[in-house]
Amino acid sequence: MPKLVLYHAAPSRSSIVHWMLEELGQPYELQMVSFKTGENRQPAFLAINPMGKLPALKHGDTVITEAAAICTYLADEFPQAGLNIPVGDPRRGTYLKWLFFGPSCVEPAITERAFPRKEPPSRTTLGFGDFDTVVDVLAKAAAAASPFLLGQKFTAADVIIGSGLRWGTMFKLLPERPEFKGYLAALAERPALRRATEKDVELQKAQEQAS
Ligand SMILES: N[C@@H](CCC(=O)N[C@@H](CS)C(=O)NCC(=O)O)C(=O)O
Repeated sequence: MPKLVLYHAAPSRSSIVHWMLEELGQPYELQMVSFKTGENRQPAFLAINPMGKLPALKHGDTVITEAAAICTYLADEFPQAGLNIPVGDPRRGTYLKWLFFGPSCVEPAITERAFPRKEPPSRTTLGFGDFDTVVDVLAKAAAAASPFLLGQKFTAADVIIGSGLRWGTMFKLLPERPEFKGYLAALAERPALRRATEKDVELQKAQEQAS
């Protein structure tokens, strides 16, 4: 079986894929990349991801970058884990919507809040519209989650949207809307998320001691 290797720094956006891999239950290896020493900008890593960014995943000879693309790939490649909504299922549209909503709307809205521009750009030209609308859409989805975005079935879309919500509220870049509470609590119960988070704490310590 082709090997799964995650290029990782803990914590970072590659932690999203770390969680996904724990959900998947397939054997995987972590290849730690140091931002501190600039390893992500060295030719060896740029050959894997010319963007010089994490996460990147190698599956045999296939290299995938972009956290949401990696999670979509893994969910489809290992359907036995039950983390995807397959082609032909009427729920796939909603599933894909949330997978894309993460990097297209949640991420840029949070970044905009963290680094506001001097001139507010028009909401028509911004792909995410505006911060408040993104938060309202998220709040509505979280309130409707029972307990996950697609109902009882936990999917890769929860890894993407859940990671954005967890990260955004942790750093106070998203407001603590009461609607988020139940959904975040359901995600916090995932043993895979606990394992990935605990491992990341250890990996972070090890990386700090090594540098
Ligand atoms: N669009 C990418 C963003 C990846 C990203 O920005 N990763 C950060 C870590 S959180 C990174 O590698 N930063 C290092 C750098 O840009 O030098 C994704 O969603 O995977």
